[in-house]
Amino acid sequence: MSAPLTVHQFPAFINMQPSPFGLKLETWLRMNKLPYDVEFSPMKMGPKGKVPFVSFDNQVMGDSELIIEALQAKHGLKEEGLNPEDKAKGLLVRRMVEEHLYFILVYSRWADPVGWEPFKKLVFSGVPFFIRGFISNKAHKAMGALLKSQGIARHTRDEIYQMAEDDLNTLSTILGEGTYFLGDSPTLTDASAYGLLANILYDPTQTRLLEILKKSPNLIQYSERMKSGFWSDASRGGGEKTKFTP
Ligand SMILES: N[C@@H](CCC(=O)N[C@@H](CS)C(=O)NCC(=O)O)C(=O)O
Repeated sequence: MSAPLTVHQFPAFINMQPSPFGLKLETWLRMNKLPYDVEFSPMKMGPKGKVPFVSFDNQVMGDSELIIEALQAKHGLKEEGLNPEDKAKGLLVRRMVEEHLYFILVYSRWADPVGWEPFKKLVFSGVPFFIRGFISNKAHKAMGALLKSQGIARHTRDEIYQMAEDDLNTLSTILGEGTYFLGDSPTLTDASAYGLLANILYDPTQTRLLEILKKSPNLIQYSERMKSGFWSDASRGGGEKTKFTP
């Protein structure tokens, strides 16, 4: 029987969900024991032209944060225990991870020549050989243009990875000795942080960002804790399965 919620995702071509937003959403669903099916939809982009998107209750909805808000309302799962400072801290962490560090991850895969070579081999391995070069060059150019217009690719490689180091140091300081970002229980903010950190730690093509992440042992331990809590069935960071039943 299919679950009442279908999550549309990029295929797990790095043996895990390569979209931090997609992994965030699935991690949050597992955290809240909500069953779901996954459809890998590389071409079928959702109502916002992005993945992940979901279908449930005869509606199709995009954006991980808005989807989670809708599901929280539907299932009465609001994170009530958090005080206003916790909520503010959580939002700041999510915004930094999703609106800044995320673009450095994209840069590391699609624009940094060191990351692009191994990444393209995995991403385009399923494309027929005779058009593989054409398709991968086209995607490479489009992602380069996106990163230029977003702004991150206007900096030098060293500047970009220094920014990543600053972001990861900030996350490490905020987490400190804590079990989760906002205390003893996992929250939406942890789903967001894990979505990104796991895509550095468990992506087999990562090099420079991984070296930087390893300078923060508490973030590594935290990622491993999140993985064993919510993704003990995963070969890497999670998201290669098409069904979750709590
Ligand atoms: N704010 C959105 C961001 C989603 C997003 O940027 N997804 C990327 C994949 S990681 C995407 O679909 N990119 C394709 C594109 O921009 O054309 C969310 O939280 O879901």
